[in-house]
Amino acid sequence: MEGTSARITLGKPTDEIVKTRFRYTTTSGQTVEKDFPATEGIVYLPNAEKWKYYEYKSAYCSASGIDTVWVSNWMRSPSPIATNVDSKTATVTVTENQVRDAFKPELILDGIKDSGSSRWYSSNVAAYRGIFPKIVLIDTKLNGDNAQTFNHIVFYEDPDPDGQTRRYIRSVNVYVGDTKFNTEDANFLRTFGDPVVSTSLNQLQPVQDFTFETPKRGRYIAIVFRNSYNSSGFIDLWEFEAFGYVAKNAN
Ligand SMILES: [Ca+2]
Repeated sequence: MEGTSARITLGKPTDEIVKTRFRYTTTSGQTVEKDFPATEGIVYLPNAEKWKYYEYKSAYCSASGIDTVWVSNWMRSPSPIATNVDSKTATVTVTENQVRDAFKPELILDGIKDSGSSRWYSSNVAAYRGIFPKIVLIDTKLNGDNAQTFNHIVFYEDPDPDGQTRRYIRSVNVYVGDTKFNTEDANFLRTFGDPVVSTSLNQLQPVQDFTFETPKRGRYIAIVFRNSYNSSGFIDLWEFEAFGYVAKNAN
């Protein structure tokens, strides 16, 4: 979701597709249909109800180029409409001694992606700054069936076009689970289970997103920073988003 609209990224259409029609449930419980021309990119479904599947089908132009023919069957979306972690209820903590001044870890969930005063920045103290892993823990406070099933995350680093040398995040593992992850655990590779994402970020890109191969339900999200592009070991994260749905509310 983005605001009150579901945000859908369309892949490149084939030449024959002329329109795509979406059918979805609104927050007031209506089923509505909305057509979009066949273009690659992002479309929005206004007032879509969160955590529901939507359906779609395409229209093709006939060989004569005169008639538009809709396929008869609706396709169901690969997953329900997902929402970001609720920052009003979630808490964020980090490995001890890894907060620089007022750059507290909860600032990665405040929705502000482009302000230098709204980011988490790790320690600048010589005794601590080179320590890895640095582990950020998000506790959504939602248990069991009420917990979100997460399928997509987004990292926001320094947005300055010339900021690549200040984008420090390098190798990172992300974990989702119902058991609290210990932010002091240097043995995370053995104790945290299988990561939902294990990757390296690119310094040239201020915004990087990752879709999980397998969505995973859980109360907790751990972001494990394993090293840094910075020789002093700094990590600096301006915003983080984790999208998921509550599976019991889907259908
Ligand atoms: Ca922020």
